[in-house]
Amino acid sequence: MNFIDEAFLEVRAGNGGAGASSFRREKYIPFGGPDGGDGGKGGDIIFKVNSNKNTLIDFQNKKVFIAKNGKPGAGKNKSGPAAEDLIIDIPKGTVVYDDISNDELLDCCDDNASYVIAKGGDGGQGNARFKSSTNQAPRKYTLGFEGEVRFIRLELKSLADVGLVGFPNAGKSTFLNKVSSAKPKIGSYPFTTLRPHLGTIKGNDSSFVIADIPGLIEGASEGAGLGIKFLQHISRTGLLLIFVDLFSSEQLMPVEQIKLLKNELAAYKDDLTQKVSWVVCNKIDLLESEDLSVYTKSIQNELNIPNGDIFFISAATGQGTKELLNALEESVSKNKLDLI
Ligand SMILES: Nc1nc2c(ncn2[C@@H]2O[C@H](COP(=O)(O)OP(=O)(O)OP(=O)(O)O)[C@@H](O)[C@H]2O)c(=O)[nH]1
Ligand SMILES: [Mg+2]
Repeated sequence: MNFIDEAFLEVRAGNGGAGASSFRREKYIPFGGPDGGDGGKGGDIIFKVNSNKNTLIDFQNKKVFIAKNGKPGAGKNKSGPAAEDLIIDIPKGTVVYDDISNDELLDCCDDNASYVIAKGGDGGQGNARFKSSTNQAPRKYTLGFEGEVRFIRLELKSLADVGLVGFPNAGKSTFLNKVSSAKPKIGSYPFTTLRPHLGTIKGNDSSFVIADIPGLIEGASEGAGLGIKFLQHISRTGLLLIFVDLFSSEQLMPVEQIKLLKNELAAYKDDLTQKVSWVVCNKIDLLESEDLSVYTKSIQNELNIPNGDIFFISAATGQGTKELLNALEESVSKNKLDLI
C-alpha cells in the first residue's frame, strides 16, 4: 500500500433550498393567505477522526467533495427537508489547513471527534414569513444561502511518543520489529523503509508508541535521499532516539553520524534538535568491548552527551533493549504527567 501523508481537497457544503411562494387554495375560502414554507438547510461537510486509518491515500483520486443541497419549501407551510451532511473519515493525527490562507484549522487528535469543516447554507424563507398587517398577500420569498466552499490541505503527523532517526541501515526497523508487534521491512540495503511505521510497546505499567521513519542522509534537508519530509511524523514526539550504526559500512564514525543527523534535524522547520534526544548505539554484537568504550568516551567528550542519555544495544539479539525500553517508559510517563 502506498503511504500518502499530504492531500489537497476542495469541499463544497450544500446550498440551502429556496423558500416557497404559495397561497392557500381551498374550496369556499376565496382569499387564502400565504403558505409558502422555508427551504431546507444544505448539508455540512464534516471531518470525522477514524483511528483505523493511517494514510491519506483515499484522497489521492478523490479530491472534490460536494454535499447535497437542501430542498425547497412548498405550499401548505411545508419546509423543505435539510440535506444530509457529508461525513469524511480522516486519520487520527491529521492537521487540517486552509490552503489559501495557510491557517491551521484543526488538529485531529481525538478518536471519533467530528468537526464541521464547511457549513451548509441555510434555507430561504417562504412567503408565509412576509405576511404583515400591511401586506396580507406577499409573494416575496428568499433563495437559500450558498454553502461554504473551502480549499483544504491535510497533513498527517503521527502521534507517536518516541521517534527513531538515523542513517539508512542503522537498524531502526530491526529495533521496532524486536520490541513491538509492528513489522516494518528490514533490509541490508539503504532506504528499506519508505514510509513511517508505528509500533506500540507494552511496558511494565503503561504502553507507548514508537515511530520508525525512513533513514536520513547528509543533505536530506536539501532533498538528498528521501528528503526530510518524513520528519513531520516525529515532530510531535516528546523524545527522539538517534540511532547510530557502530558497524557502518561507510565507516562513518559514531560522532560524525550524530553531528550530521543533528544538522538535518536542525534544518527542519520546527528545529527538532530542541527535543530531548538520546543516542542509541546499535549493533554491539559486531564489536569488541574495547571499541565500545572508545566510542562511548568520544561521544561523551566530543558531543557533551551525558552518560544516561547513551544506550548500547543490539537490535538483532535484543541485548540492551530492555534497559532502553524501561528508560523510555519512565520518560514517556513522566512527560505525559507533566502535560496534565
Ligand atoms: N549484526 C547486527 N545487524 C543488525 C542489527 N540491527 C540491524 N542489523 C542489520 O542491519 C541492516 C539494516 O537494518 P534495518 O533495520 O533495515 O535498518 P534501518 O535503519 O531501518 O534502515 P532504513 O529503513 O533503510 O533507514 C539489516 O541487514 C539488519 O539485519 C544489529 O543489532 N546487529
Ligand atoms: Mg528501516
